[in-house]
Amino acid sequence: MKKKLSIIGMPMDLGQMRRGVDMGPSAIRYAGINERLKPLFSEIHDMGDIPIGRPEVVVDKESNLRNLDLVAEKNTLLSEKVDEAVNEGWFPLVLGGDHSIAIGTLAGVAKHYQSLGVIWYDAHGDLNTAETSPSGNIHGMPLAVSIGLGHPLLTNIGGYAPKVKPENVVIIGARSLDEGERILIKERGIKVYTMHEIDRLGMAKVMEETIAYLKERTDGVHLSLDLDGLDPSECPGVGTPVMGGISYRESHLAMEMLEESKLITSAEFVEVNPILDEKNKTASIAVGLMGSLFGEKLL
Ligand code: HAR
Ligand code: MN
Ligand code: MN
Ligand code: MN
Repeated sequence: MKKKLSIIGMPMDLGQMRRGVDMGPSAIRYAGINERLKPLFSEIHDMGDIPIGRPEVVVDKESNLRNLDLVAEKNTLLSEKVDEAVNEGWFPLVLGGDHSIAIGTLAGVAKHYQSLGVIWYDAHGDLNTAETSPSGNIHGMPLAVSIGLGHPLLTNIGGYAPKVKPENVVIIGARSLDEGERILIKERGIKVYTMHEIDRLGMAKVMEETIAYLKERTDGVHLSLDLDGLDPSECPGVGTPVMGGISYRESHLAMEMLEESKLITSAEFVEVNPILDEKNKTASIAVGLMGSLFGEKLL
């Protein structure tokens, strides 16, 4: 039986300083998401975008977090939409927006599972808190927030915390980690495949291990895919590019293996910034990866 897909746009750029990532959902829709995914689902419902508006940027004086109240408020709206979609039997696919939107997606999804797993496909760890963040940008914090660390306005969205156990998280593609993030990874036992392991083992092995690891301990897995996990030569349309990333081919393989595993129960594609892109290349790659993730076959 084919699944029903709910597409939710989250055009939010408040988790960082570069404007343009708010146009991510439009760029991904323009790249043909509907046509591409149509044959793969029994029904697709594009819910449109969560209303963000053009709020003014404010740095919270006490915590030094940029747009704290707004990020919390908008993510609450997103979490409600995602929750509703899951309740009604839809597979939720969220289009970002900067990575701070994962706070809302996970708040909406995690309550539906006993032991949710998360694959964090990213150049970054996104494990900062106000204390360790070099920037005050909340898009560098959503994974920490989701394991229950950070400002209570963020960790308590949906009325419960944490959303995920640290040992249920697998980070893939890391190559830029801050000191506080390294400490947290070791302390909390978060599984990480850095670029070193991807080079050394190959993507097939990395995904085999990831799938086996999560299969054993989770009853659902959320894929949080930051396009900056891929190499900026192939995905230039991102706000914080880091050289030496995962290739387009490796990423396709990763998505195909996830589809074969039938593990993934929700997903989001984030950090697409069409202003920094070349001819909507990054958004097109995002749509191509979705095709593989949801079972597109050549033959
Ligand atoms: N680690 C840095 C910070 O916290 C940079 C984070 C960049 N973030 C993203 N998310 N694009 O992956 O500011
Ligand atoms: Mn409808
Ligand atoms: Mn990220
Ligand atoms: Mn990133």
